[in-house]
Amino acid sequence: MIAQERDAKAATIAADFPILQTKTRRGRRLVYLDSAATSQKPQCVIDALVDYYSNYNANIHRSVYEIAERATEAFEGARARIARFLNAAEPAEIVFTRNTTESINLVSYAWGQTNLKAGDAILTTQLEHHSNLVPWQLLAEKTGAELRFIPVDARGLHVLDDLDALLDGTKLVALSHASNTLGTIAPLERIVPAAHAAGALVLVDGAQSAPNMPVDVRALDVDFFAASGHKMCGPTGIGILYGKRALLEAMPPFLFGGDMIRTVSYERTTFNEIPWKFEAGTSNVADAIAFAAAVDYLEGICMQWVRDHERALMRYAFSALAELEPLGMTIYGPQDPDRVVDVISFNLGDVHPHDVASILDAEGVCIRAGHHCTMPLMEKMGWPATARASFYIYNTERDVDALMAALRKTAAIFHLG
Ligand code: 7TS
Repeated sequence: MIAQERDAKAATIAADFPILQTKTRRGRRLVYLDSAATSQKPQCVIDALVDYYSNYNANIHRSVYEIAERATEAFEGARARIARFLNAAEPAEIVFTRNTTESINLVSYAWGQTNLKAGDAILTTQLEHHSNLVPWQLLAEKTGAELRFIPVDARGLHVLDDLDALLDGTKLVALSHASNTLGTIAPLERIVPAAHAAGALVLVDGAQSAPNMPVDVRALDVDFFAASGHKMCGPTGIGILYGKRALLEAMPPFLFGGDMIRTVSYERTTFNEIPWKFEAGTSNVADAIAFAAAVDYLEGICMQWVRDHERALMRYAFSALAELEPLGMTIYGPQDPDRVVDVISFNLGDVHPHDVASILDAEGVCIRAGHHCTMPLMEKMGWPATARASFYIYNTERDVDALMAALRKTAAIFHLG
């Protein structure tokens, strides 16, 4: 697809998102460049929520009346659609959680506390989001296991020279598929086979990959995969954990109570099958159904198109931002559209990124500034904070141009260059 056609398609996609038709309080067009934090929601996802609450709201897995059966069917149907989206072998391998963070914690408690002991190692990387670091730190403390790190170089690329040594004694490799700070895509094709050969399982934090590229959990051969609905056009409060059947079956439950049981007497309880064993209490029915609507919407667009569009937009943005180098623009990360997802971290001269973000906000341009929940990475790199723009299916070259104009204004205000 030629660049103009692709950009025109993104503009058509933007028309599906009500919020992108709104104006800021200052009357500016909303230029939303913070989709790595959370994506916007298309009308069909909002409609799925309203339809559920308006027409068939009922608790699931328990009642025979019509709307309860409809709700149960829609909820389990949502699971099946998300399983297909990730190419899981079966819907039972998809556990609904609140978000990526909860999915990782589930594995850390249910798998980690039963399978790890002193002398074992957990291997992660230096560019993880806190959600894929803190649970492993605590697990290591509790079990006596050692926490190791795959290093990243100054550009934020994984350094695999010592991979074999790092994998020696490792029982679990937990890493992000794509970094939320630098966009770096992990070389899973090298890491996963090496981990398996060393007898380790692999958990992939897919918070930034599932929204932005085709993901096939079976082709990747990962053991666990975590993602959040809200970053991929779905609602907040719903996420998934994919796990291979045998692993999920062998894991004890994480939370206990209703729905996750098979039989309960005063003395003892037997647990339900997967995936319900891990879904204690009333599920987030509405958001699961709307998450599936989001997945249908993305499939309608085609995930390869999403990846191609973002790659092209990143190429455009990298070269546009490079024009600001005389004004003190520093871009962090690999700066290679083939090796990153939709995220660009940068700083403009010595202007604090929060000031950059505030001036951009006045222009209607939404970006994030700060440490992006990757404090150890920022400290290692020696960056106190960065500004971060992230792109999605509804962003166009016009949005990059708006970012550029707002950055030039910022540079003028601070007399840069
Ligand atoms: N892992 C990665 C790689 C992430 O980018 C995020 C959220 C999470 C885990 C946690 O996801 P949650 O849905 O459980 O909160 N990242 C960001 C971000 O970059 N800005 O805001 C949230």
